[in-house]
Amino acid sequence: MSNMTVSRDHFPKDFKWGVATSSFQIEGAHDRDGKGPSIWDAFCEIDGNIADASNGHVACDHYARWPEDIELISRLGVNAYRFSMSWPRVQPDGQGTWNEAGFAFYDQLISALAARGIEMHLTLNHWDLPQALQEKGGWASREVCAHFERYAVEVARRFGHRVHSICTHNEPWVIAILGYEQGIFPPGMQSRKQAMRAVHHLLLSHGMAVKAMRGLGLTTPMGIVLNLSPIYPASDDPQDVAKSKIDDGLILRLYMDALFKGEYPQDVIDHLGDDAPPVQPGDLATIAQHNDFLGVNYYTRNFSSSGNPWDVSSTGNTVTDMGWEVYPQGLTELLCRLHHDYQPERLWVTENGSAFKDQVIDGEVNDPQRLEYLRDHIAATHQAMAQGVPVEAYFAWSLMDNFEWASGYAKRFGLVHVDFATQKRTFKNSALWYQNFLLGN
Ligand code: IFM
Repeated sequence: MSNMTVSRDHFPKDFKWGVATSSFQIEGAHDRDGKGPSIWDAFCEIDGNIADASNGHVACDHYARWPEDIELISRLGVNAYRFSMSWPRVQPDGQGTWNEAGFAFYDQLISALAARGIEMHLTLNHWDLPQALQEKGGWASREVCAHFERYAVEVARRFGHRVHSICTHNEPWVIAILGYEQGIFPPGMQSRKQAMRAVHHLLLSHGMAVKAMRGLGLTTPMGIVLNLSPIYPASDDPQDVAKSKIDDGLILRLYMDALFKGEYPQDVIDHLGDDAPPVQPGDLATIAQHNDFLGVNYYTRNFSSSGNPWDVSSTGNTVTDMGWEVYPQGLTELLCRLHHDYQPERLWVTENGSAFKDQVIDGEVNDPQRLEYLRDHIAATHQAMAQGVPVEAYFAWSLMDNFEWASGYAKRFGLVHVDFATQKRTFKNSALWYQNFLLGN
């Protein structure tokens, strides 16, 4: 898809152009001003969990450097910023006492963004659950839903009228599956049953939180962000075809059907057998609250194979430093399918980006592959809109290089390069391209 022409003029004037970050990945200040530990603080302490044995103690030092980072956002020329609140920063134990110093941090950030006229899209849970709640079972425990609801209401009461949207959870699939089934993210568990409990409680707490926040009389758009991608069978073999159908069910339909149709897909429930989510009467109606928007995080497509794992190099397309194939058409296809099958009121691309090995040479970061990725995915978003899909936003992941979870600091997704030894920020050429694009060039 290279050499695709795309310009800002092709999009509506009020289209949201943004960059995204999350609290744990950039803030640092892991124990400052009364913040409690999150599950990621605890997970990083265990040898072997993080590729470069790093942690989030300093990260991008955004807790101290936020004025400089807002300058970067403003210089880019975006009109929207997506960020998350660290629950243990504002409520160290995930229940009980609120930490006013933590709220003060977000209060000043929100005021500064508002002063610059930048829309704020706030996520309540981008994975950094208070560790104290993990000790009660984390998302596998139904009890955590009520704590999340109270946290959501408190944040909405304080900031709901000042931000432009509230998202409950970022990527419940990742939290539940990588954390409770594959064990490569906290809490490091390997149980499908616990993972499906986590899925259900994440979705249930989403519904409870949206309902309760709306009860405050807020009209701020509310929704959820899912990581989604098209899944194809690796071959025509009926076993691969059957596997791709169930994989699609486990990754996309389980969440979308519950949220937008108020039911779990029967084929997936049958497949899960005794591990199926623990639904109680009324849960699915609670989950299926109206969402003002659906946030879609798209990075690549997937293939299902019943035999040998699919080989990513077989397509001949560029593969990123994460080992993910670059496939912009997948974004168009995904957005069209979501619109066709579920009709969310609004669709926002809430994350999209790529990691490559970047270097600063003579003050410049030349990252042509990221630049092409960005340009071609913006064009792919436009193609979906041309087919009638109501897409209203595109957020690049990420504003700057940051803590890429179990991969540590080695994987760089930023438009802005961060030298983690000095905290120096440098615009990469992809950032300069985005800036120019936003200027209408
Ligand atoms: O860095 C993550 C982000 O936190 C959630 N979505 C995917 C990104 C890249 O892996």
